[in-house]
Amino acid sequence: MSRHALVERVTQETRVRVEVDLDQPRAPQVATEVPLFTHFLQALGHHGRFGLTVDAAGDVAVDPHHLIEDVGIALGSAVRQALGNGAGIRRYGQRWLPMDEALVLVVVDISGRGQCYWDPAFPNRPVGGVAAEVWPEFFHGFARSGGITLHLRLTAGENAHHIYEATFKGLGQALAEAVAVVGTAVPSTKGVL
Ligand SMILES: [Mn+2]
Repeated sequence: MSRHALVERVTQETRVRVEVDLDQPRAPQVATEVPLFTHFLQALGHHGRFGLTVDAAGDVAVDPHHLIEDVGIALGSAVRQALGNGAGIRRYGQRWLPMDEALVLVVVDISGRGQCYWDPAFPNRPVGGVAAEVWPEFFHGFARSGGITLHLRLTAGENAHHIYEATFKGLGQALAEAVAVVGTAVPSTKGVL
């Protein structure tokens, strides 16, 4: 069994290539032109324990916003394609993820109805020169294109780097739990996700 997908998304703003292999853990290979985002995606892939390759370039000199949102969209699409009809998956995943003083709750439902419920408590301070307002765009894009219900809650934290890195790691871990194969049936009383 190989749940693999390759998504390429090219616009006039960005060129994004995302490859996921849900059944082949390996070291993430990430290049995005935004070092902090590369760092966060590596954390997501590493702690999600799935194969992740991201190659993304674009108009980051204008604003990293386009690139970060477009990678979120492509990653969600890749996960959705790799899952196919979702037969046998656990469907739900959740992780409390601490990083020193920061504590984030990430809850995933591979529902087919993609929406991110963002907690306004997340800090609106730039990290590494990147405006905080790009992070909800990443998670909204991922949830929408992935058909994933995603709840993010900030429970504690002072350092914005810790808080956002914990959120990426938590998404990796919650996703790993949700995509795990635990049976054979499509996990819905409707018979379809
Ligand atoms: Mn870090």
